[in-house]
Amino acid sequence: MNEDRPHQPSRRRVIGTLAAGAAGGVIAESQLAQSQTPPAPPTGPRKEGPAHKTEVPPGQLDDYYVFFSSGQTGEVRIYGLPSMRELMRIPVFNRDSATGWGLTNESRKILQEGVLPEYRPHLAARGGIYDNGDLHHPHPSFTDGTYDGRYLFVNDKSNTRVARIRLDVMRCDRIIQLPNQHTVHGLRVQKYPRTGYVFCNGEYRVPVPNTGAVLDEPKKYAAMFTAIDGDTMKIAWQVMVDGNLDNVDADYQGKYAFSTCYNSEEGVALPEMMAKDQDWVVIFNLPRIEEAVRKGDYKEINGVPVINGRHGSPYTRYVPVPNSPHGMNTAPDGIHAVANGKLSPTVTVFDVRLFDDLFNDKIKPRDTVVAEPHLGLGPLHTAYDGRGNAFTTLFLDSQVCKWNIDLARRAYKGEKVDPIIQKIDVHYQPGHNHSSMGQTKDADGKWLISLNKFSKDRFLNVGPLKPENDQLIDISGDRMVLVHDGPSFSEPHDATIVHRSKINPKSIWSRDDAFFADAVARAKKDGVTLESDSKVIRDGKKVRVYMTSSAPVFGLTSFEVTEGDEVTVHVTNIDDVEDLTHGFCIVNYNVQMEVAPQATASVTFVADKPGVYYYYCTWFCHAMHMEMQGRMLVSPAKAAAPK
Ligand code: CUK
Ligand code: CUA
Repeated sequence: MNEDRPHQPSRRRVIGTLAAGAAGGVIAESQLAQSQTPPAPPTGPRKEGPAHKTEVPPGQLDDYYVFFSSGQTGEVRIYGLPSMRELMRIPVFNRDSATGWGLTNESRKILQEGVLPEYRPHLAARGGIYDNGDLHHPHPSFTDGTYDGRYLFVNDKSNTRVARIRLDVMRCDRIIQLPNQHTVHGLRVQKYPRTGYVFCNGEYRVPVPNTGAVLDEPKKYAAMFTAIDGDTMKIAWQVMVDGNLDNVDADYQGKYAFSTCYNSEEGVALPEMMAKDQDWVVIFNLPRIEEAVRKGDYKEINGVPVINGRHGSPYTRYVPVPNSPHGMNTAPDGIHAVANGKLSPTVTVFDVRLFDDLFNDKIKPRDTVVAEPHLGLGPLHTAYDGRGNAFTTLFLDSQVCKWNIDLARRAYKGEKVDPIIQKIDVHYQPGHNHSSMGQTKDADGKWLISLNKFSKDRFLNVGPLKPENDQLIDISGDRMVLVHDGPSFSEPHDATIVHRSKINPKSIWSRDDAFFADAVARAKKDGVTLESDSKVIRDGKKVRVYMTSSAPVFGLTSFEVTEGDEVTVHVTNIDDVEDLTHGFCIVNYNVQMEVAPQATASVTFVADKPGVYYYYCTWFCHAMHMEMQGRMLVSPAKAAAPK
């Protein structure tokens, strides 16, 4: 079973020997030689899995998009699979120097609107924008059980936000901050009939509302489960629950969502949270909740219908599972859902077809459990191949365990069968894993990515802060084969692998795109046609500068403003050529933005320092790109005129 394991300890011993030798001040030649011998491949001989399967030759394209989260970096990263090349980054909850995300008017509006009114005063000094985000879970929208290529939804654990990314232009178009809850951790979407709902788990328990009236009385705190309408990005409803919510998933019938929950003890310190040896999975009955909203069986708090889903409510059921479960993963068969044990070496398998009986009180909560295989230490997340097999990350064992759902069900009934098919070492401490199309009914069982939290010795040493290690595993055969190590900067928690046929982005912006509709409206008011005019409109102390960009020239080679003016520069890229992006940067003025083909971007700043300031194009666009520049002339204000 564990035939893959011995490689790792032997390699550790080599490193241990070297360290001991160095400490003694003597390194024997044999030890040096040993250090230069490449370690044995951790998954055994190459013949099992030809490395060329991951190679995408020059000029050829990958088969899949992978949407990686980036944790505390706050952005989304797009990779190609199987090459594992990083293709693009989508800034969301972060500031981005290249695109001007967080600086341009277009992005600032989205970021500012994504802050609840009650938090706006606290951010006033920073222009009403959060500077950080903690993005864990990127999940594309569904229609009829599979990806439809419309949107990608992502959470921000740190500032309790959810963002939507348009997949046609790969840009964030909406952010909302959720009231009445503290963090958004688990995020998944409705799979059927469509998205529909975006389900968001509030992790920490706080007073609701959190106004200071209740402080150190944890028994009065609550966590919230929220459903956002993915089309409008408005909150549909919230359900108040017992315990802390961790991860969530939904079924393939559009009837149920289910969340793992830790800290049923409702403590506020670690020993309290781990006191009991059981926590639970909360099941949400979506039709009943919708009915409650229609009938008015809710309390409105901060403008949101809040339904009581605590123990005894008709809207939820609490199924006891071993202590502190983490990942919640629905299988592509539409039948099974797995809660991952974390502190327990088991995963708990539910048959979602039994949930109707559970809500009609025909069976007990634990009767919905159909298997609970013992897999190894620290099971966190599970992925599927669509052929009845599951792949569970074992954080403490640094392994991925492949097991069979049907065998696990039979073993649970007492049959003498072992559901475990294979364990493979990963490097090291895996969190999420994800299989190709594995969260849809189109799971194709080709690839698995293990997102490992530690890389330690797998890459050149880059100092005390190490990259994560996203490892690619070929799961197309009977046995898993590790084929690629991929370093990544902090810190992908989750990734979604989408077949390229599901996504069809534009290469050039449409001039009527809503993303720059405000700029178009401003221009119209000023009698300016963005696509052809380059001019300066003065409106008291406000100056609106409009210019085109067309390789290698800006529409204005200079413009003049006065010290103290509030200046808004609009740049419209009139080049109608794929990949011909321009940038606009003003030297020493903290201004930089990207303007892709046929886009308009704008930025507003105060011209508070007189002098000559060059602006230049930052995106290499033409042989004369260096010459693509102009001057902003800032004349001193009258008060500062010479005496
Ligand atoms: S969580 Cu990080 S490893 Cu936020 Cu999905 Cu499990
Ligand atoms: Cu335009 Cu470089």
